[in-house]
Amino acid sequence: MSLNEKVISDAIITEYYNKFRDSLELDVAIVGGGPSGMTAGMNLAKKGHKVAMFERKLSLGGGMWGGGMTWNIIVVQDESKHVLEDIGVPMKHWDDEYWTCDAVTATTTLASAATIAGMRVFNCMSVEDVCIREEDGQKRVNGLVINSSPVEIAGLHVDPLVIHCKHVIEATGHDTEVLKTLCRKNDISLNTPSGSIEGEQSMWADVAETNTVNHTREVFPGVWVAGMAANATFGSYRMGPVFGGMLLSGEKVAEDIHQRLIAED
Ligand code: 48F
Repeated sequence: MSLNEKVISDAIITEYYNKFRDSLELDVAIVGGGPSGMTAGMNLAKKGHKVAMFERKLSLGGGMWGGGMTWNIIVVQDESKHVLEDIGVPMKHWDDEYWTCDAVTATTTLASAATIAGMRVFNCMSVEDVCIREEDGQKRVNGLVINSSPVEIAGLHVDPLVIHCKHVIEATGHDTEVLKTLCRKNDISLNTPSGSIEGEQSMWADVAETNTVNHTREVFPGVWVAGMAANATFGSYRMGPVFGGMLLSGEKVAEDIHQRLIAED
C-alpha cells in the first residue's frame, strides 16, 4: 500500500476542524497549561464537563519541566502527593512531609491523564482578550478571544477568533495575563481587597502554598483564578520550586466550578 499525502492532510484538517468547531461553546475554558491548569482540566474532564485548554506554547507543562533552576525534580508536600500518585507518577519520600518525583514524568503524565480524561488541548494558541457581556447592570465574561501563537509572535495584524464558555480559568501563572487585559480594557472591579490585581510579593513558601489554595476562586463573574495567578491576584508571596499548592489549587477550582455547573443546570 502506498501512502497518499492528500489523505494525511485531509485527516489532519478534518479532525482538527471537528475538534475546534465542537469547542466553540464550552463549559470551561482554561488559559495556561501549567500544573494548576492541567490538574483542573483533568478533574473537570473526569466529571464529564466539556473543557478545553488554550496554551501559548507548543508544549503543556508551564513551569513544571524544570523543577528548580532547570534541575528537573519536583517537590510536593504530603497533602498534595495524591494528585500525582493517583495518575501513576512514582513518588519518593524525602523527609518529613516532603516527596520528590521526576519533573518530566510528572509533567507528561499529568498532560496525558488530562487529555485521556477528555480535556481538549489547543496548544500554540494565545488568549489575547476575553468576551464580555452586560445583563441587568452586571458584567460577565462569557468567552475567550484567541489567536494563533505564530501570528502573535510575528506581530502580524490578523484578527482573532472567539469561543464561548460558561467559565474561564485564569491559569497563566505569575503574569495573570487574562485578568490584566480584563482590568485594562474594562471599567470593572475584581473580587479582591483593592478591586484590582494586588500583585505578587517576594518568597515565603509556607504562607504562599496555603494562600494559593485559599485564593483559588471566582474573581469576576465567569473568571476563576488558579495556581500562581491566584497568588498574584490576591497579593500573596511566591513559593518557588514546591508544586503542591499548584496541584491543590487545580483540584479546588475544578471542584468549585463543578458544583457551580450543577447548580446552574
Ligand atoms: O506558570 P505556569 O506553570 O502556571 P501555574 O499552573 O504553575 C506555576 C508553576 O509552574 C511555578 C511555581 C510553582 O510553585 O511557582 O511557576 O500557576 O504556566 C502558565 C502557562 O500559561 C501559559 C504559559 O505559556 C504557561 O505555559 N500562558 C500564559 N499566558 C498565556 C498562556 C496566554 N495569554 N494565552 C495562552 N497561554
